[in-house]
Amino acid sequence: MSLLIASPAIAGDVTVEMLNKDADGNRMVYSQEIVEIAAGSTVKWVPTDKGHNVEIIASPNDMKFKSKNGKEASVTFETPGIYYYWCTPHKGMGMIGLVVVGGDTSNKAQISKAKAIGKSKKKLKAMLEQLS
Ligand SMILES: [Cu+2]
Repeated sequence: MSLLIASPAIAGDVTVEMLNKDADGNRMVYSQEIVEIAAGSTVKWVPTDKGHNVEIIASPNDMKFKSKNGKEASVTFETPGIYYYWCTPHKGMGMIGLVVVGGDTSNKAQISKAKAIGKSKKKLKAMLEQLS
């Protein structure tokens, strides 16, 4: 019998909370702004606070996804690459997130040219700089 050990850097399924305020006092944020998952894994966004959603803005496969405000949402990511999403009501307040699938950051240039509004502009740039 062999033991399979997954890479510690890449998680399986992940849950992200949609928050009005996090533990550090940041307002209108996702609890994890960058999540790295293996291809075929699911990200679940839970409405810990109401009034938020998930809208995917840019992705390696032109994924169209927009969840209902205040509701739980789940997406299973099959295609490797970076996915960029925002909260529709708070996109100007920096409520954005990235999902990196399969450790593939080859579409970083595409994501850096995607639309970002208000506080999200600087934030998106800084988040992309964190990715190798
Ligand atoms: Cu929001």
